Amino acid sequence: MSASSSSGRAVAEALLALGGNVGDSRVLLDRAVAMLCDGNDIVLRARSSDYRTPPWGDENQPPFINLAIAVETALTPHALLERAQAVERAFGRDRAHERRWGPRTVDVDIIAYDDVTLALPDLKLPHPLLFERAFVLLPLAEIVPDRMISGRRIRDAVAQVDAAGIQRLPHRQGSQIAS
Ligand code: A4P
Ligand code: MG
Repeated sequence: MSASSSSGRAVAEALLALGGNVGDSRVLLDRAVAMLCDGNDIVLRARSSDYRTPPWGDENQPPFINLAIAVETALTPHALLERAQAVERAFGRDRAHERRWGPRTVDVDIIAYDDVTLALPDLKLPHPLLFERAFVLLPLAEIVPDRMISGRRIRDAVAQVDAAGIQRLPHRQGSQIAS
């Protein structure tokens, strides 16, 4: 069941994973978090460190910077996805000229939205590749180690994934940290 915000609106907890490997990714991702978490419809509750991660899926590209955030939101899952995609567009993502799993400025995936399950073409929840991706699990384990998703605890899932080559980066001066 959803909790209520101080204004009385029902709020959900959502977990989001962000990544990018084009441009100054740490700066761009910081700005993307700030744009996404407007403090009104989407409130930032926790933000992981940045991680430098080897490219997954399509290995012929530069390393990524990845991070995870936990937010509270009064938006529906689809409204949250629209907001995430608006942020991707604002940072210059052009889906028409990208290859699957290829380089991108800012990618925002919704990993979980409360315990909602959806299997629609445009929105699958929880994210179906979550447990295969160390670049998602390591940042998540930093902020919500005890969160259960699909019956698995994040801290247990992270212990079972290959995290070779992933590097947790020290905080940058001036970056936005909520955790
Ligand atoms: N979509 C469905 N469910 C969701 C969800 N839960 N959250 C749909 C977000 N989007 C969801 O996404 C394709 C479509 O998925 C969207 O239109 C949305 O409606 P996309 O971002 O264009 O990604 P894609 O490249 O077509 O495929 P995919 O599988 O979504 O790629 P990802 O997950 O974006 O992966 N390696 C490292 N180390 N770090 C990375 O961050 N990222 C990718 C891209 C590849 N390798 C990486 C990383
Ligand atoms: Mg994506």
